[in-house]
Amino acid sequence: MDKLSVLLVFVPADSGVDGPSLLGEPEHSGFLHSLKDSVLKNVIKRAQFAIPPLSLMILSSIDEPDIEQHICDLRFETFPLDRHWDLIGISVQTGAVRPAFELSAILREKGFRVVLGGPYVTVFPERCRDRGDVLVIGEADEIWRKVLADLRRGRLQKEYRVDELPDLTCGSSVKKDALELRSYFTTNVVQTTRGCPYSCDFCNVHVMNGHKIRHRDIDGVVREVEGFLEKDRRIFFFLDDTVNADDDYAEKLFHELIPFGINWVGQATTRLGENSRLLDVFARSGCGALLVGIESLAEESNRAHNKFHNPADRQAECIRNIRDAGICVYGSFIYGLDEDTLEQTDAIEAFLEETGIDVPGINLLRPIPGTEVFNRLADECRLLHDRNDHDAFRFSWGQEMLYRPKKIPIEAFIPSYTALTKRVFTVRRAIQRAANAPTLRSAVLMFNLFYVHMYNLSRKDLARQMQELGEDKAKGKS
Ligand code: B12
Ligand code: SF4
Repeated sequence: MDKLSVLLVFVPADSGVDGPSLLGEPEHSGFLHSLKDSVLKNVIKRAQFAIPPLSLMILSSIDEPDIEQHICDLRFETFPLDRHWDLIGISVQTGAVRPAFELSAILREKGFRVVLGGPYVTVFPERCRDRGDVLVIGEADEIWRKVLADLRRGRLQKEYRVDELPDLTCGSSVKKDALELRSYFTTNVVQTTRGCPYSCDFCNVHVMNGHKIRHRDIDGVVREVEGFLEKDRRIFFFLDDTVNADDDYAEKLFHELIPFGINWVGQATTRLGENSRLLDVFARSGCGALLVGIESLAEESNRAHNKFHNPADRQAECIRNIRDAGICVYGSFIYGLDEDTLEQTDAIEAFLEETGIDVPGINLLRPIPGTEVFNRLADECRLLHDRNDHDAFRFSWGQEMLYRPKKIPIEAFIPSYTALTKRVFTVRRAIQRAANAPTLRSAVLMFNLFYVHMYNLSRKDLARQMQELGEDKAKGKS
C-alpha cells in the first residue's frame, strides 16, 4: 500500500520580518541602482536570519505507520500543487491570517483536505472553524499522532482540542528530515521550556502556553543538540521566551552543553546580569547574543502593562554585565506604552549610549488580538481599526501606528518616533556598534544595517499615515 502523504505549510506574513514587501518599492531604475538593490536584497535575506518553523518540525517528527510528512515553507518554496496530498496542515499565525485563509480556500476548492492549527487557531478557534476541514486547538505535540491515526483509519474529526497542556518531559526528539536545510540561516532551533510565569499585557504566550513553566528533560535536550550537530554545525537558536526563566534549570542544562562547543543565541530577561554564575555558564556554553525585552525606561509604563520583572534601577548595570561576559545584547524597546511621554526618546538614546547595546530594536506597540492590551485599547476606543477586523492590523514591527498613545497625541508621537529612529539607525552607528560588539561582529553589523533599511521603510509608512491623519482631521473625522 502507498503511504499517505501529509504536507505541513508555513505561510509568510504580509509584511515585516518575513514578507517580501520588506524590500519596499524600487525607487530608481538603472544599472547602479539595480546592483544596489540586489546587494541589499542579499544582505536583507541573510540578515533575516531565517529559521525553520519549530512547530512543523515537531509535528513532522511524529512517526505514524504508513504516513509520510513533508514541510513546505512558503518563504522559500512554491506550493507543490503537482502532487497528491492526503492532508495539508497550515500553521496560522497572527500577522499571516489572511494569506493562510486564502491558501486554505484555494486548496479546499481543489479538493484537498486542510487542517488548521497554530497560535491564531488556539486563541480564536471560532474565527477559523469555517476556514478549514479540521481544526487543532492548542499545543499539538501529542494530539497530532491521533490526527494522523484518524487520517489512516479514514475517521478524521472536525475538531481536536488539547485539554491539557502537553507534558514536555516525555517529549520525543525533533527531527529535521522534512526540512530543506540550505534554505535557512541555521536549522538548529531548540525550545527547552514552554509557558511563562509573567503576564505582560501585550503578549499572549501566557494565554496560549499557560503560566506554569514546563521544562523538557535536560538529557532529552542534550541528546537533541548532539543529534542536530550531526546534520548542521551552524549556530543554535534557543527559542524559549525566557531562557533564564528558571535559573537552576538553565544552569544545569547549559553546563551540560559546554563540551559540545556550540555557538548559540536566545532571549532572556536582564535579570541574568545579576546572576554571575549563570552568566558564566552561558558564556562558556557558547552564548553569543541575547535579546532582552527592556520595553519602556519609564518604570510606571512597564507597570501599566503588567511588566514587573525587569530590575528597573539596575537595568543598565545588568546589560553591562552581560556584555562584559562577552555576550552581545539585542535590546528591545517599545515606545508609546501608556505612561510614556515625549521625553522617552531622549532617554532611550542616552540609554543606548550608556549601555552600548549592540543591536537596538525600537518598536511601536503591536496590539495583537487576544492580548489584554488589545481588548483594553479597543474598550478605550484607542485602536485605529475595527477590533473585529484583524486583517486591518499589520503586526510587524516599526510600521504604522495601530492605536493612539495615552499621554502623547498621535500627531506628536509619530514625528518623535521617526526622529528617534533616524538618529539611532544610521550607517555610522551601525559600524560603531559592530566595532564595539563583544563578539559576532559581522552579524551585529549586518543586523544593524538591515535595521537602517527597515526603519527607513517604517518612516515612509509613518509619513503616509501622518498625511492620512491630517486629511481625516481636515474632513472632520476623529
Ligand atoms: C521564533 C518565533 C518567530 C520566528 C519564526 C516563526 C515561527 N512561527 O516559527 C519569526 C522571527 C519569523 C517570527 C515572526 C513572527 N512572529 Co513570532 N514567535 C516566535 C516564538 C518566539 C517561538 C515560536 C515557536 O517556535 N514556538 C514553539 C512552537 C512549538 O510553538 P507553536 O509555534 O505555537 O506551535 C505549536 C502550536 O501552536 C501548534 N501548531 C502550530 N502550527 C501548527 C500547524 C498545524 C497544522 C497544527 C495541527 C498545529 C500547529 O502545535 C505546535 C506544537 O505544540 C513565538 C513565541 C512562542 N513562545 O511561541 C513568537 C510568536 C509565535 N510570534 C508572534 C508574532 C506576532 C510574530 C509576527 C507576526 C511578528 C511580526 N511582528 O512580524 C511574525 C509572524 C511571522 C509568520 N509568518 O507567522 C506571536 C504570535 C501571536 C499569535 N497569537 O499568533 C508569538 C506567540 C509571540 C508573542 N509574544 O505573542 N516569530
Ligand atoms: S513578553 Fe515575555 S515575559 Fe512577558 S508574558 Fe510574554 S513571554 Fe512572558
